[in-house]
Amino acid sequence: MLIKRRRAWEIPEHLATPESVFLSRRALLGGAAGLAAGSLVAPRALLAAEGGLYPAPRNPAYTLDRAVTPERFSGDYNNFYEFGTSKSVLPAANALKTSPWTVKIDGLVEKPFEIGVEDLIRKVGLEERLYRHRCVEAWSMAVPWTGFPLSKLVALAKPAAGAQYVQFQTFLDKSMAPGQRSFFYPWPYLEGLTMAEAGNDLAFLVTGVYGKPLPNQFGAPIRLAVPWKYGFKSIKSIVKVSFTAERPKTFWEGLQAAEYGFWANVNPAVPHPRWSQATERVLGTNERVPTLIYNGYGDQVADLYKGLEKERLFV
Ligand SMILES: Nc1nc2c(c(=O)[nH]1)N[C@H]1C(S)=C(S)[C@@H](COP(=O)(O)O)O[C@H]1N2
Ligand SMILES: [Mo]
Repeated sequence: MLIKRRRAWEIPEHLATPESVFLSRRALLGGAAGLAAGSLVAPRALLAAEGGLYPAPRNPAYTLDRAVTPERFSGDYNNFYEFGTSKSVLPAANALKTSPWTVKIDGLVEKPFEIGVEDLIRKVGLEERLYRHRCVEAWSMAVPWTGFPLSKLVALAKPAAGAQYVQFQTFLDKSMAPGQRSFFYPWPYLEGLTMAEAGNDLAFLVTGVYGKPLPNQFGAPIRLAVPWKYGFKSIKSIVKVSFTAERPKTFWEGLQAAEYGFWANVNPAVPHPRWSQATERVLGTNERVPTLIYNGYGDQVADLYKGLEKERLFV
């Protein structure tokens, strides 16, 4: 018997949507007279009726060329070195205490401040975006992140004229995170972007995934998603955002500068010193697919690198 099998990327958009999000979105749209499909603003009363902020309305501008990775694959295959170097950090990450959680904003800003994650969310609002994620180890996934553009946090921070970089820092707590007891690593995990990168609409601060608050192993309660760069730039469990004049010395750069640079933009033509980046293994499938320049986001980000051709932009 001949069975026509669809390729992963051929499945209809509503099937690529996690069930919970799709069903509640339908209820939301069905119940709201005058709420246009695709509208980003849901009436307050309806949100309250849903019991909170998740699932957030999906921003239809961000589409995928492949199916969403089911959570059973992406949620049990994580890099979170604070909780160990294996991919199965889920049980260990239970120890991460995510509430209360405040984020400190400091450095070259009008006035440093601290803000609780929940207050921050209420100030900026949430939306859902489908993003690809490409790890430098050559595995990839596609996930529905919930969050808000990093540019909204930058606007709240009111950076001074001299600010050229945004630096992000993960918590430091050896009692909670056994990985941080290892002296081999330059804790705390640190990452950075240029101000121009931070202002790009794709740079996204994430507080949820699959239509609910972030499970710990994904970097709760707030992490970054910069989908045109290798996954290690997408720092988890952020406690501090600093505006600086100097380029931040990032965690992986401190560990192995020749292999993990500051820019780390995805490029299939530029191999990692120890392996090719030409293709990627899609979590939850048996497929290897070609990797795309800037992970497929070149139209939105290539201009950021004009005039920077002398920099080591890709590894
Ligand atoms: N604080 C912190 N952030 C981190 C990491 C980490 O070990 N610690 N790993 C990075 C790497 S290498 C990748 S690929 C992604 C993995 O995100 P995921 O586990 O949600 O898929 O998180 C990044 N952010
Ligand atoms: Mo990674």
